[in-house]
Amino acid sequence: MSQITIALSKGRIFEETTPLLEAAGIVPLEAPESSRKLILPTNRDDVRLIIVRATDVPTYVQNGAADLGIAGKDVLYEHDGSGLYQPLDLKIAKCKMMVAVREGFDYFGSVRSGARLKVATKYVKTAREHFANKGMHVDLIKLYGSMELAPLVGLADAIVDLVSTGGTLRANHLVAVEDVMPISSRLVVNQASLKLKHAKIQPIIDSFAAVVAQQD
Ligand code: PRT
Ligand code: MG
Repeated sequence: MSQITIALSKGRIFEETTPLLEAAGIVPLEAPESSRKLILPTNRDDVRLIIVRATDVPTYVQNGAADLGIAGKDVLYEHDGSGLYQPLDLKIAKCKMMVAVREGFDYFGSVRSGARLKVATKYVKTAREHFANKGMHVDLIKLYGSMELAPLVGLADAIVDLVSTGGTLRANHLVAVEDVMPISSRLVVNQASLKLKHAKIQPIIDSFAAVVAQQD
């Protein structure tokens, strides 16, 4: 019997994936938030979930350690996507990637004057393309988290980060000045798995697609 392994990250993606899994007849036997297990069994003997960092999901799927995974467009855009089939926008964990600056910082004035801005971000590739498309020269500073701090302590003039409610920006006296791209999470599938385990994987994709279609 072929096993199907699905890679998910804890937190918002896991929570928003639960109804999709249920529609496919897959119910985790433990919750990742309360369990320390990294491999979670489900009600189906042939389906297991693995809990990985959001940024690691494409790596597990690309290498076939997981057959399926769910990852944000932010993560997928930064990752080299070869060998990954992306059949479905699940429209979950939605947010926007944006440029933000300290309140009172004249971003557009700086852009007009051709000033070379320092931009802190976890999303170096996406940010590089965004500013290059605008013809702007920026110095990118790679961070791994808490980008919001960088403009407050003089590490950067601007950040490129995800915004959902805007609460984090407000709490830190930052303002969004530009959209980079809308973000939602995608289903990713290992291409070899899709061929070899088609009979098991296709119904899961179809069930997810049916849930997404209902939302439109
Ligand atoms: O947290 P960890 O370091 O383990 O990894 P992660 O941050 O990559 O994972 P996780 O679980 O936090 O996010 C997983 C995915 O959710 C991301 O890859 C995005 O596709 C999606 N997502 C949707 C978000 C947000 N909304 C979001 N608001 N990911 C992060 N945020 C952060 C944002 O970076 C900022 O710090 O939340 C803060 C802003 O939120 P608001 O509501 O205050 O605007
Ligand atoms: Mg996070």
